[in-house]
Amino acid sequence: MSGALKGSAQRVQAALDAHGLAAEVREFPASTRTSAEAAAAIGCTVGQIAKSLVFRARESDRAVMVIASGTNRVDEKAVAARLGEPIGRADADFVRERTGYAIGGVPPVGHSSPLPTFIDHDLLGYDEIWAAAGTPNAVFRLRPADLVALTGGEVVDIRQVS
Ligand code: 5CA
Repeated sequence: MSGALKGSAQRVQAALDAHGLAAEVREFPASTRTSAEAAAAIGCTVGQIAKSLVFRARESDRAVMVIASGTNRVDEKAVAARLGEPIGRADADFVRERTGYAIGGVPPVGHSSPLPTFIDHDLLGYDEIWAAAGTPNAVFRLRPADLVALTGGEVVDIRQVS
């Protein structure tokens, strides 16, 4: 058994439990702050990392969650089209204020208030994926279908083709 989770990681575990998902938040001694670091610590591919990116809707000022495969760049125009208004990148303060977590540990669930969520279609191609769990050392494993159920997110093709 691992020791007690840090506060932010505990909140994520509580959110998973509340959703009835049998997922366990795991803390690693090494950093999981970036997708590449998380993949290295876990021993999975970068594509299996579900990165939780926060955008800011330019008209409504809503926070928008985009959960993307670690290897993909997000096509902001595709997300904006689905949302119905333009979006821009959020800064660190906005991310913390709207999600309750600092960049590097922002989870896909357990936010201060529910966020409109879009899920990268490419994540559905994996058996198992890993997402951040509140801190730059904490992650949890889940199946893509569970990510969809957990977040109520809309699955979209959001990979930017460059
Ligand atoms: N724990 C890892 C793996 S799950 C993680 O959270 N990765 S992440 O990719 O979802 O989160 C880092 C993301 O935060 C980066 O991809 C980037 O989009 C965003 N980010 C990093 N620094 C900043 C910054 N200064 N301002 C706004 N966004 C940032």
